[in-house]
Amino acid sequence: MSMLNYEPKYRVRGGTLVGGDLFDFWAGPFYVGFFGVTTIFFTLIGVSLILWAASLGPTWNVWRISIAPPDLKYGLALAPLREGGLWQLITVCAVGAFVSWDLRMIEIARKLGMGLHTPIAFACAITAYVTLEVIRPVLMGAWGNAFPYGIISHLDWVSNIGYQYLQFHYNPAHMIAVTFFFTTTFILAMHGGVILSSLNPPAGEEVKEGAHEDAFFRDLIAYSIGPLGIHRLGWFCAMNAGLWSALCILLSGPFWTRGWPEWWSWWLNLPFW
Ligand code: BCL
Ligand code: BCL
Ligand code: BPH
Repeated sequence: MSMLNYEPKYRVRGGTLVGGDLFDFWAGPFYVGFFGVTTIFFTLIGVSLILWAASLGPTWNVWRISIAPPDLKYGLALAPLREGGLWQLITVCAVGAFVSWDLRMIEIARKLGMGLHTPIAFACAITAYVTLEVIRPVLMGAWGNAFPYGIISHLDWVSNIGYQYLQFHYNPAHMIAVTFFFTTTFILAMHGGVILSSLNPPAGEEVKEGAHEDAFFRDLIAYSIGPLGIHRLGWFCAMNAGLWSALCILLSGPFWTRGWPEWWSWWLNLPFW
């Protein structure tokens, strides 16, 4: 795509969070910035450490490579590199890379004079990751409670932790998180559908706009949330999906150690039955 006509206007110095105009330039289409450099730094080291850890392991089969956190016996201490220390360093690099990426988004938004909605949304995903890999293990007193870095092995972790609480579906925060994930996909299906059906008609047909989109939903369900509202609703549902997820796993262990079905005994113990 050619340069947008307003690009020369915002492709100027300023808006950075640290370092003045250090690294305040573009490389082709990419804004570099101080945090672009730190993203590359953490990513290169992190990926190299993953390759090193993989080279120590029993397999190069990508599906089976797994880099595990330290054994529970190490608690919150630093572990020897081959026994989880590499996992610890990779986690530092991962947090560094994700946070750098988010700060770079903030700088770009500031240059454009835009709001911070997208970086705030990504912060929600980072919060979920940090809850899984840092906050929950710290509260439980051992890095061994974190998930391992492996395509299949991290799924085994999810299943094992799920069954450790007997029936994870009974976790009320998990219920809310799942509901928000489903709702987000539902409204995106509606939104994507209505925009394509009005703005991208078959060749030769007229393009329709907001009035048609609103009329469609008024005819269907008596209400149209409107062009700004649908994006607010989407953002709200996606944020809740991420945050209730973080909460559901934070509760499991640090704040609730029995099976989740048992949590519901407060319901059975209500005085009216
Ligand atoms: Mg997981 C699945 C990555 C945390 C539960 N998970 C996946 C795969 C992908 C992945 C391998 C598809 C995800 C996807 O399309 O997302 N998971 C992944 C990462 C993290 C993570 C990178 C992380 O926190 C850093 N997963 C977790 C936590 C659980 C979890 C522990 C709760 C969220 N995940 C599950 C379950 C499943 C996955 C359950 C699956 O069924 C699915 C699978 O098939 O696993 C085999 C949406 C995002 C995008 C479409 C953007 C593109 C993302 C790409 C595909 C990510 C590639 C990751 C790459 C292989 C990792 C290495 C990085 C390099 C070294 C730089
Ligand atoms: Mg459950 C969690 C749905 C059944 C046990 N479960 C979740 C939540 C989600 C969910 C609400 C995961 C999303 C999330 O946290 O994203 N579960 C879900 C559903 C069912 C289900 C819909 C179902 O049955 C229909 N769960 C079960 C069964 C249990 C169970 C009953 C197993 C037997 N479930 C658990 C456990 C957990 C969940 C245990 C969790 O830990 C997890 C949760 O809540 O975690 C917080 C958050 C997103 C992230 C963590 C990704 C972060 C991405 C980072 C910031 C960026 C990565 C960048 C990447 C490396 C870049 C790659 C390179 C580029 C591609 C170039
Ligand atoms: O730029 C982006 O998107 C294009 C940002 C991003 C986002 C954003 C961005 O703006 C937003 C708003 C969200 N994600 C939102 C969300 C939802 C929550 C609101 C939530 C459901 C979610 N993202 C989930 C996920 C998942 C899941 C479910 O697993 C994944 C895999 C992602 N998001 C992935 C991404 C990236 C595509 C991108 C993004 N979400 C962030 C890119 C980034 O941070 O780049 C810098 C870092 C690197 C290039 C690599 C770092 C490598 C590390 C040093 C080592 C790897 C360690 C890792 C822990 C190993 C894991 C192995 C796995 C097999 C387990």
